[in-house]
Amino acid sequence: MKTHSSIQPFVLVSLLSLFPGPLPAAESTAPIAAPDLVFDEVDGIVAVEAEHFSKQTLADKRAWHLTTSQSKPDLKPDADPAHVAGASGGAYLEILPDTRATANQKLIQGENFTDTAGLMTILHYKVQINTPGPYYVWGRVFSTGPEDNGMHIGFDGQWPASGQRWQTVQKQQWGWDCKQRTAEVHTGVPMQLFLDIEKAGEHEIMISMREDGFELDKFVFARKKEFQPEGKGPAVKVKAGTLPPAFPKWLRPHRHRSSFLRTGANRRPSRRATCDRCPAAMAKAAERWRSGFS
Ligand SMILES: [Ca+2]
Ligand SMILES: [Ca+2]
Ligand SMILES: [Ca+2]
Repeated sequence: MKTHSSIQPFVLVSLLSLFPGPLPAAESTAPIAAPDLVFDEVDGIVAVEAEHFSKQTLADKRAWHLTTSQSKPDLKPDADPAHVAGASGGAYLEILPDTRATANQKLIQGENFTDTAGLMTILHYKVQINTPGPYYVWGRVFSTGPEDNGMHIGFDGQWPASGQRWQTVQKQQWGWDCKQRTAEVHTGVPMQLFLDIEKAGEHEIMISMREDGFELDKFVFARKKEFQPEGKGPAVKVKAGTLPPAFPKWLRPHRHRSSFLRTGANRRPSRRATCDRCPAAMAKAAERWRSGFS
């Protein structure tokens, strides 16, 4: 006897709402890393999540605010939405408020812009350097316009010329760069942004504001000029203290669809389309199949 497969697709559609919720400004500027956290240089590489700063100073007019898969700063103006999708460690920092998102908005020195390194909102990190010498500074940033794409980098209370005006011209995505903006080259000179750390031992890395609205996910110090980070960059290495746990991966709100087919006389289901993002919804779909079709 010829058996005929009857197909009755069972479709579950659920919308997952995981937009980050608002976080008061006082909480979004506080460090999540303990003061004793020291990052380690291994094989000429130091990798640090921006959100793992141990303290923040000169943050009265502008401050670095934390956005995570679970929360975002409750601060305006901020012209663009959160960009936590794709951020390393499920979190990044942004300098807010952003009163100059486009060139049409007024540039106010010492408020929404400063060309002076170390003048406004500074992040501090401790790092152990084992291999002294020049370190190229790579930043993983998300820029949406020409007024949110620069920062300054220094160490041990110094802001050397080679660490000023870090700049990227990549737009609308998380990306790595190591460029210095100069009077001649506004788009930035590749591999001209470095810090010369002459002594081994513990040092303090500092990152200060150049433009508000700047978004920093992670940074890497690389001893070799040939090194180029890819994806979310090299793994973070810790010399002392405890690394805060990563935030849960942000799941883009999506339509979740699973199809169950009943095939043959025994009507056993087979799962044809699944969503690997949402095991809870899959379990619910299976439960509904059992109660409704078995
Ligand atoms: Ca923004
Ligand atoms: Ca800006
Ligand atoms: Ca990060």
